[in-house]
Amino acid sequence: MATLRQSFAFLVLAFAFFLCFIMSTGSYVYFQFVQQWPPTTCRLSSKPSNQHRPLQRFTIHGLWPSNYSNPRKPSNCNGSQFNFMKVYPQLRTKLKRSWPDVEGGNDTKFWEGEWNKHGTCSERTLNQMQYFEVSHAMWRSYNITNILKDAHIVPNPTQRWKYSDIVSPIKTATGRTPTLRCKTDPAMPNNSQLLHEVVFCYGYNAKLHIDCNRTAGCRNHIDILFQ
Ligand SMILES: *[C@@H]1O[C@H](CO)[C@@H](O)[C@H](O)[C@H]1NC(C)=O
Ligand SMILES: *[C@@H]1O[C@H](CO)[C@@H](O)[C@H](O)[C@H]1NC(C)=O
Ligand SMILES: *[C@@H]1O[C@H](CO)[C@@H](O)[C@H](O)[C@H]1NC(C)=O
Ligand SMILES: *[C@@H]1O[C@H](CO)[C@@H](O)[C@H](O)[C@H]1NC(C)=O
Ligand SMILES: *[C@@H]1O[C@H](CO)[C@@H](O)[C@H](O)[C@H]1NC(C)=O
Ligand SMILES: *[C@H]1O[C@H](CO)[C@@H](O)[C@H](O)[C@H]1NC(C)=O
Repeated sequence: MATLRQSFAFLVLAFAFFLCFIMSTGSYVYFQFVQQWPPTTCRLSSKPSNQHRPLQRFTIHGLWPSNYSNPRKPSNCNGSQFNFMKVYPQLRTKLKRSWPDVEGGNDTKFWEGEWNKHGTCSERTLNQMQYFEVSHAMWRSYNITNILKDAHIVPNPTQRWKYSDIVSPIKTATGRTPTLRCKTDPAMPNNSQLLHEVVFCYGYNAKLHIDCNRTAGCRNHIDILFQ
C-alpha cells in the first residue's frame, strides 16, 4: 500500500516536473510555415494603401512554433531580441524576395516582429540566423503559386472554389496536407471568403514536413474566392 502511494506520489511529481519543463521551454510541438497571398493581405490591411505591394505570388508570413491545443500559442517568448546583424547581406537579399512586408513596406520591421513574436519560442531549435535561413528554404521548396496555376487555379474575380479544390493540388505536389486560411471582407457578400494563406506543417525540428490538421482558418461550406 505504502509502495503504491509512493509510486503515485512519484508519478505526480514526475508529471509536475514534466509540465514545468514543457512550460519553461516555450512549449511547442510543431511548426506552422505560413505563406500569404499579398493581394488579400493588402485588401484587408489597415496600413496606408500607398505602402501596399500586392505581389501576385505567395510570400512568407512567418514560421510559427505551434501547439495543437492552442494554435496561437506559444508567442512572445523570453528569447533573444531581434538583431539585424544576424540577417547578413546575402540572407537579406533572399528574404527581400521571399519575405517582403507587403502591407507596410519595411521588411526589416516585419522580420523583427515575426522573430520577437514567434521565433523566440523555438530559439533552442533554431537560432536567429537558422530561423530565417530555414524559412527561406521552406519557401523555395515548393512554389505554391505555380502549383495552383498548373491546376488552373489563378486569380479570378468571380470563380468560386471548394476548400478541397485548392488543397488537392498542393497535397498532390507536396505529399502533405496543407491548411488554408481565409479572410472575410466585410464589403463582400456574406457567402464568400477570400483565400489568404497556405500553411505547411513541420515537425519539432523544422525538418520533417508533416500533414497539417484542418483548423478553423476557413469557414466550412462556404466557397473560396482567389483574387
Ligand atoms: C501547449 O499545450 C499544452 C497541452 O495542452 C498546454 O499544457 C500548454 O500550456 C500549451 N503551451 C502553450 C505555451 O500554450
Ligand atoms: C524599419 O524597421 C527597422 C526595425 O524596426 C527600423 O530600425 C528602421 O528604422 C525602419 N526603417 C524605416 C525606413 O522606417
Ligand atoms: C514561384 O514562381 C513565380 C513565377 O513563376 C515566382 O515569381 C516566384 O518567385 C516563385 N516562388 C518561389 C517560391 O520560387
Ligand atoms: C449574413 O449571414 C448571416 C447568417 O449567416 C445572416 O444572419 C445575416 O443577415 C447576413 N448578413 C448579410 C449582410 O447578408
Ligand atoms: C493534430 O494532429 C496531431 C498529429 O497527428 C495529433 O496528435 C493531434 O491530436 C491533432 N490535433 C487535433 C486538434 O486534431
Ligand atoms: C527573460 O525573462 C525574465 C524576466 O524578464 C528575465 O529575468 C530574464 O531576463 C529572462 N527570463 C525570463 C524567464 O523571463
